[in-house]
Amino acid sequence: MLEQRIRELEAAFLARISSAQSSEELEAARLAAFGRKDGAFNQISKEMPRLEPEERKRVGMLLNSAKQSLERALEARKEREAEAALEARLDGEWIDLTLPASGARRGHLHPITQIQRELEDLFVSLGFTVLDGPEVETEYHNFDALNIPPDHPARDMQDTFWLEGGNLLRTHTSPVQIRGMERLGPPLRMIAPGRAFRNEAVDASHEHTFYQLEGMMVDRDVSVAHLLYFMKTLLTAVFGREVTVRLRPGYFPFVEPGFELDIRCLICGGDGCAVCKQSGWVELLPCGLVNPNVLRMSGIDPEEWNGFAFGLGLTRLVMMRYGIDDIRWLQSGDLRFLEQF
Ligand code: FA5
Repeated sequence: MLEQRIRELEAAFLARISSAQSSEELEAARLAAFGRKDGAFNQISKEMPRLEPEERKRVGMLLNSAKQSLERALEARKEREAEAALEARLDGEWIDLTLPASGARRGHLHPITQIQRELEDLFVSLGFTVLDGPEVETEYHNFDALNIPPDHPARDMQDTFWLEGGNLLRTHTSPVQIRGMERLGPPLRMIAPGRAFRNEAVDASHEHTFYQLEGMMVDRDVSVAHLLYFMKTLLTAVFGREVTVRLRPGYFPFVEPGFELDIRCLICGGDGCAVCKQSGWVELLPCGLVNPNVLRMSGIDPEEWNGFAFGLGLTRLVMMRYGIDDIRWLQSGDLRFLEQF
């Protein structure tokens, strides 16, 4: 009787194990067969004590072999389940390495470069040429030819990084005026964006390395009105709206008369902050009519030609346009800052 039941149970459970559709069904089959409380084989074990020793031995052996065959079947199914799960996972993770990368972060131009290019486009449309000049300059181009001879007190206005052999890191982009006049002669309309270097203490509005955009026009009968026209066109293009400016006398040996064009601070609206040094105004655009001495030294006759020149503080302009309250952010290389532009 008992032996018959064991064989039937073994066959039934083998069928159930092989037809199980999921690991849950498999577990249910295992519990139904071997569960401590209600497992079918446990029920049989409970009935064994009442058998005769000979029969008990036979039934016991049959019971063990049935259990072992079911355990092997369960194990084999589990292994197959695990393999199938792994295959499914690998299928899901399959990637085509020949596809272009997705989600790659794209870089963009630095805000200074963006505004520099906007201004280049603007001035090219006004008939100006874009010139480049060396960052390592001769003393002659950076100072002497701009009417700043040795021992002139104006040399102290710009703290200079001197290099071995008497050259220097240009303290402004004005030497490109000289190179432009030497190379192209009059009439001349040029701009020269680029880096300038000064050996000075760094703070919220001063860097040792910063950008300027030089501009120069040499022609016949150039007046302050021409200068103001171009300055206004420039500022309107950059800010896209009216900005409050003031013009005051400024001294630069290479212009006469010289002006400082200041802009009402856009960081604080004129109330005073670290960028405008609490004055409400930011120095942005020193300019003037070209000093006849400068024209003469570059081989241009000041009786026939005159002109204007300006030296825009490009880094400060970028600060005003975007409301950046510390110049050091711009060259920090900090992506959290740069990603905003
Ligand atoms: C000059 O450099 C003259 N070459 C400008 C000029 C050109 C005048 C042509 C007349 C005709 P200044 O030292 O003021 O001038 O500098 C010009 C501008 O550069 C300043 O208004 C300011 O906006 C910017 N600038 C000067 N020093 C720094 C600095 N350390 N950090 C950032 N910007 C600066």
